[in-house]
Amino acid sequence: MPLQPIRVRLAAASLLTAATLVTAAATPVGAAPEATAAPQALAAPDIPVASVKAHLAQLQSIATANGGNRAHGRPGYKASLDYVKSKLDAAGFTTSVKQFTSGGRTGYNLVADWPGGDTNQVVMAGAHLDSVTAGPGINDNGSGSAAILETALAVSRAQFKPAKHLRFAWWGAEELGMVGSRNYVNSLATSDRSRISGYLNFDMVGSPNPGYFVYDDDPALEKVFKNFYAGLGIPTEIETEGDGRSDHAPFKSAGIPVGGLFSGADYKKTTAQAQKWGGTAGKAFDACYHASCDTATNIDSTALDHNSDAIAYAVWELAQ
Ligand code: DTR
Ligand code: CA
Ligand code: ZN
Ligand code: ZN
Repeated sequence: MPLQPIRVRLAAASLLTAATLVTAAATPVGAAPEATAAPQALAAPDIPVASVKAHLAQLQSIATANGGNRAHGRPGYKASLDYVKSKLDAAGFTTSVKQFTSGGRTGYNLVADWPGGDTNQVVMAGAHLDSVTAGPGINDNGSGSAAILETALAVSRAQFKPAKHLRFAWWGAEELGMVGSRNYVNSLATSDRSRISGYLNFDMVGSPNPGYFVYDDDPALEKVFKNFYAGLGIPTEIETEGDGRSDHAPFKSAGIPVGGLFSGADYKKTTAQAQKWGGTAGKAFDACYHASCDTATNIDSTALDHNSDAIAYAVWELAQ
């Protein structure tokens, strides 16, 4: 019997709490006060996949209007960043844009802080916003960028006030070798690095022939995502091909716990994987990886939906 999703468990718990409060209210005047129930953790909201896909449609339009890509140093990248930033500014985030130079071109990181929470315990979620020059990069990595954007907007909609501080980041020039994220980590004082309790990376989370891979770099962070998928009854596998190949690498090198999700790139799905996840065996998880066909139709909505909900679940779980 798979573990019930956190939303179900917390709903049951809150009913129990309500029952306790009713009992407490019945206690006669003057009696010793009942022990008050510990505050229940808030359940993460569902992330509407239609909203995530609307962001992808915007990123597709931006690429189409800017030479067909959103690559580092090209107009499509800065237009993508301006789009994401405008949504976050309107939602009450404190945003900052950090410039850097790579390959003779100007790159940008976008960092968005949700006001409040203990800034000595920062929970970070990040995704690279740049594409390769060959195409619009909707799965790689519009999917991760849009999923954490909609999660951030859900934090605002909920007026979530967690104990820990929430920070979201969209990295530039990942495709050139994690340049933006490394620039960010290198810019942190040692004391600021130690304030980051965990960095969650999301690079390709909507692959059209999807797998469900969980980073195994940090056991506690890995467990959060495995618990979520156990609640859905979806088996996961450890992510192995990406070690050092995405924006979690600079954080891990700095000693910061990292985790994340991945739906697969150019490796081929095995028969055993197709039996547990569906899709097509013998075909790449994303046949349009780093190609011009990585467009808005190069997405599996179910995988994008599950991974977006998993991101929200992890953010709510780790920040309280
Ligand atoms: N480095 C990513 C793609 C990538 C390939 N394998 C993995 C595993 C885990 C995360 C990312 C990746 C890129 O090309 O952007
Ligand atoms: Ca959802
Ligand atoms: Zn890539
Ligand atoms: Zn990527």
